[in-house]
Amino acid sequence: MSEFTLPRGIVISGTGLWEPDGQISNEELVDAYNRHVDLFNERHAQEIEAGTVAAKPKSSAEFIEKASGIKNRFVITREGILDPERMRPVLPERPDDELSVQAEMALNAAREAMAAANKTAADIDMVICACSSHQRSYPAIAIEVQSALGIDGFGFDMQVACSSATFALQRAVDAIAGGSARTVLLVHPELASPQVDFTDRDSHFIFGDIAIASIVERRETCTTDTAWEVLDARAKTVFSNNIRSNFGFTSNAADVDPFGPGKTFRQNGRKVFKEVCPMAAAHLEQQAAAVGAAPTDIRRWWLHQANINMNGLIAKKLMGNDFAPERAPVVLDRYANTGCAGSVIAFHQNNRDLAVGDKGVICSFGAGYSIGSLALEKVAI
Ligand code: CO8
Repeated sequence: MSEFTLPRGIVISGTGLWEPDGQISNEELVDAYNRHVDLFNERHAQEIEAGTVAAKPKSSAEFIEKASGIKNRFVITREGILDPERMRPVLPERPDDELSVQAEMALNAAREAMAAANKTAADIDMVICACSSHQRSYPAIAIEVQSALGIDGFGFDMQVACSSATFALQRAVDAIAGGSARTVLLVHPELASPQVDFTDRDSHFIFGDIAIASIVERRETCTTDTAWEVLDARAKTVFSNNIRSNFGFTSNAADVDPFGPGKTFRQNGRKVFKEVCPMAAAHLEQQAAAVGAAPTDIRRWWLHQANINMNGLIAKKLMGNDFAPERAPVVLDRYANTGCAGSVIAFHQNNRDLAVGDKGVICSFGAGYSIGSLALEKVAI
């Protein structure tokens, strides 16, 4: 566990969320998947009969909601995803002199976060673009965002799957504490749909596209009425193959289809559930203790949004069986799993009602395995 004593006075002063226009309900997704299955089974009827090909099983909206809590997801485009002959989005390549898709998503959220924090480009000197996957290696998406906003300073991309945002928030705090940045813009354009295998029953329902952003700065430069001071930050990684993707540029030299069977997202969801829940609960208990609080004193747990049953289990461990649902808000019913954005969306949509002096924790857990968390306190400026 990485623990460090934080200098006080560094705050999250604004956040912004951007939702794509397209949405897909479980029912629509399952209907398209099941039509795809009918086509597949029809086309492979002879092999299925001969036992050389397995018939594809159908999906169900009831299963998805019960097993995950997901009811809906936002997507960058609906086109193609629901076509049983295609089963992937249609996202045409853009010319180099046009804004890239992820930079555009990031900018939409960034502008809202900057407005919420009363910041202009002149106030910001560092941009981090942290998400599960970036659409290219270089130039960094963060530098494209920096340029589009007219920020003088520096930017970089980073990835730690679902913990990209919490780990990036910690890097922002480090940079401000260490003096290498004054005010940091963090953007998390999670573009999952192009890498989801919509023909895979086990995972076709899991992810959604979204962008969230935040501003981190010193309390002295903050001009909002209230902000969230970072009290404690911790990160933990433990290697696991239970959530994995294998697509990447080396496929070109390995003569394999980078997006062929098994190359995109895959997981052993049951194992992840069993192994990550106790790790996350223990991590959060330690964090509460580090800020001198019992877990029940933490007013809000903005948990990673992968599975509602997982969050229920962790919340019960922290607050007891009869915890009030608003203490650990759920956003995955509307957004599905949005990678690293989920816990920050939960924070963005569920912090305004809290009072000065209240404490809350943003926490991510996922591939890696990785767990990242920040304990916050609402402060008057
Ligand atoms: N419809 C109907 N039935 C289904 C379906 C379906 N769609 N899928 C599975 N079933 C069936 C199974 O075949 C199984 O049947 P049987 O009992 O006959 O074998 C039965 O339902 C139960 O299946 P599971 O055991 O798989 O079901 P679970 O109850 O475990 O639920 C979940 C599956 C929802 C996946 C659950 O295990 C889960 O959510 N686990 C947590 C996983 C998690 O948190 N993962 C984090 C992943 S995200 C992450 O780390 C970031 C990665 C980076 C993002 C990149 C973007 C792409």
